[in-house]
Amino acid sequence: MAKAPTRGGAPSALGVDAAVAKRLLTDMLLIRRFEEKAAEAYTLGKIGGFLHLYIGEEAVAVGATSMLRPDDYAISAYREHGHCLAKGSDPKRAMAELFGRRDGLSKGKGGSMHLFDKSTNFLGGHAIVGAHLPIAAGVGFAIKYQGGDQVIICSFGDGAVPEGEFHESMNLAALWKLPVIFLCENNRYAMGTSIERALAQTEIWKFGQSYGIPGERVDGMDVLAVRETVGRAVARTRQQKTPSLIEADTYRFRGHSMRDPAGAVYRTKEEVEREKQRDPIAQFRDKVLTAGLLSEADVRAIEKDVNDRIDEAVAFADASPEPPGEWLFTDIYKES
Ligand SMILES: Cc1ncc(C[n+]2csc(CCOP(=O)(O)OP(=O)(O)O)c2C)c(N)n1
Ligand SMILES: [Mg+2]
Repeated sequence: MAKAPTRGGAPSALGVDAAVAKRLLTDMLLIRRFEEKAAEAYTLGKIGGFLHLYIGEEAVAVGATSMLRPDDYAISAYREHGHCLAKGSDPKRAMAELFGRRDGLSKGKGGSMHLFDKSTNFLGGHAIVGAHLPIAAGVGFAIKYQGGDQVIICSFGDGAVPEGEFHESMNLAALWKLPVIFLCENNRYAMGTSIERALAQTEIWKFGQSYGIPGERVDGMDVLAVRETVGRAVARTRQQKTPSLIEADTYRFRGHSMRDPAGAVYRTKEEVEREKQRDPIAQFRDKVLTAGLLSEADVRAIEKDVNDRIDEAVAFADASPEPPGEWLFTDIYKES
């Protein structure tokens, strides 16, 4: 049983109090259960198109987003359920989007790869590898132009690093001092291609040096380490308007998408099993129990709450109607 010296508001040996620990564990579990249910729904034919699961990588989105203010922005690629939920979107509306229903975050028109939520400043959901990095630089430019002090966290995979967009965006963000935190989620594969086969220089954080901006590497399976590293970058970016590059060392436990369920062709079973020992949720749960921040009963209550919320999300998505055919012709151009 857990000891309880630091419950309440006092920071613990882990550097967070019980309320923060509860939120981090809840958010990571919510993403995990959301995606486990989504995988199930996909096999039942309730979700069409692509479905890329973030399972194993939850600590990156949750740790990073926990250091943002609500008016800060987040943008990511197509493995974005976690980023969207971590930024505060309603899981019911996110699930409805995956199901292609009218109550979905993008009115059921986008699906899994095109979650978008103006109410939380989550700017998508982008299917073209690397395409959202210049958009993040543009958002950074807009923040600066309007004299704001928000930041944007731009999450992307290692597969974007060999592309021009990565280098062009980093260059302009550094040159114009834009408030962008480039967060590379290095899970070591772009579909079936390992980083060793795609990158001449595999220590991604070092690219920061080429553009004169801080670059750091962090254990992406450790939610507290992500918080600390991203927190430092956010503070620096907000005050000094200096972009940062962070490389989070992470791993996807499932395959690239539901069409590659296990990712077994290009990775060994041993590698996958070894990486699963670093499960960010199990690690964090053990840490908070050992530190006495949360009790076993607290953790069970969190799990029940998360399971109930995800059941509700699936029921909501099931009950939501299909979008009407005429919606095909709306939301195509923005009316000014
Ligand atoms: C410009 C472009 N080229 C190729 C693709 C096909 N494609 C889809 S996902 C992917 C791999 C990207 O891997 P990574 O950026 O590491 O993200 P991860 O899937 O590992 O999260 C590729 C090549 C694409 N969507 N866009
Ligand atoms: Mg990758």
